[in-house]
Amino acid sequence: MPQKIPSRIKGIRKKTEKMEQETDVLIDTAKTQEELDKIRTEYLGRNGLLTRLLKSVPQLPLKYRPEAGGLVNTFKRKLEQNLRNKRDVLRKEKEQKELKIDITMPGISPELGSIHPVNQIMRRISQIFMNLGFKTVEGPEIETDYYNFTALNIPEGHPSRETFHTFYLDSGELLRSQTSPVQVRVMEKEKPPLRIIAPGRVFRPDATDASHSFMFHQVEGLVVDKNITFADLKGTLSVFVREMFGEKTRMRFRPHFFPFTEPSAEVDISCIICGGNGCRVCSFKGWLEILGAGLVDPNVFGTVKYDPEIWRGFAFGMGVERIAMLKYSITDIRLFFENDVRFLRQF
Ligand code: 2NL
Repeated sequence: MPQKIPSRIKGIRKKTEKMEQETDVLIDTAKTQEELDKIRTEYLGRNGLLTRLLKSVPQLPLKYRPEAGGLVNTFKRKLEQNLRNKRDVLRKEKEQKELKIDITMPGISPELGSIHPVNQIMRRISQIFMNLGFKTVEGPEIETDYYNFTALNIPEGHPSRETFHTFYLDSGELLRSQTSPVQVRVMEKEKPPLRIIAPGRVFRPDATDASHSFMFHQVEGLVVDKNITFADLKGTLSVFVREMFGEKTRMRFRPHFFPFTEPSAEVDISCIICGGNGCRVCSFKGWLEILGAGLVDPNVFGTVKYDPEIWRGFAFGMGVERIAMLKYSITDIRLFFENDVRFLRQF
């Protein structure tokens, strides 16, 4: 009799192993929750195969009950876990099917951005001069007094050095009020001949109105070579005016003064709205001022150690917003900086 008991445990082990194999296959192949419920009833229901096996454990002699009970209960927990796992898998599959994603539906395309009108014009200006052999150069927006003024022959006490014309920083540095310092830095580093343009932001503490902003953009140009004359300046700018404003646009030079050029001039073009007859845009003058220019002052060459007896140059500077306003008939500079897409979308 005592020898018969272990064989009964062996029997229980065999039965649980067999049930495990069966249920593994059944659960694996089940395709619906209903099928899973059926498996559960068949094994774990009140009269289920596993339930009956469990009920048979107390029939065993006390000594063997723990081992037999352990075997059956371990399998029971495993089976319950397997059923739960499969239930989760089926639930997820069902949810995905019910989402009914239509993969042929058009997506939501993000709105495309575009280049800011000021940058468009700045690139266009740069491009025209690049086609003439100029190289684009950039430099810092925070500058020293030396590069922004002294090296450009702007003397101590000059009005542009006043605090109401220039933003000064606590460090003693300043926000550049023109892009010429970039060109001074290039002259310091590179030997002539040079053909460069310096586009970028500049800052002046002007009161804001329809035509003034404390920050705007400039393109300056500089040519240094032997035998440069005012005719080279005129020829270069006339190509620019033609390319930028059209074949028919005329150009005139009015004498002016800049500390960094001598002689200097302000350059006008015939009004691109009325062709010179007079209209509101040109204040009935027929002409629009677009830039300042001149032959580089020998003092500037002296400062950067170019021999003024050998090297001559011309330089010019223009405000990008002003050119953009003329080209697009925009009457208020503030529109450029409000970032209203209804405005920006038009360009
Ligand atoms: C204006 C006038 C101008 C220059 C800028 C320049 C630069 C160097 C040397 C000499 Cl490094 N000149 N730049 C020359 C003439 C005029 O700008 O009305 N700008 C808005």
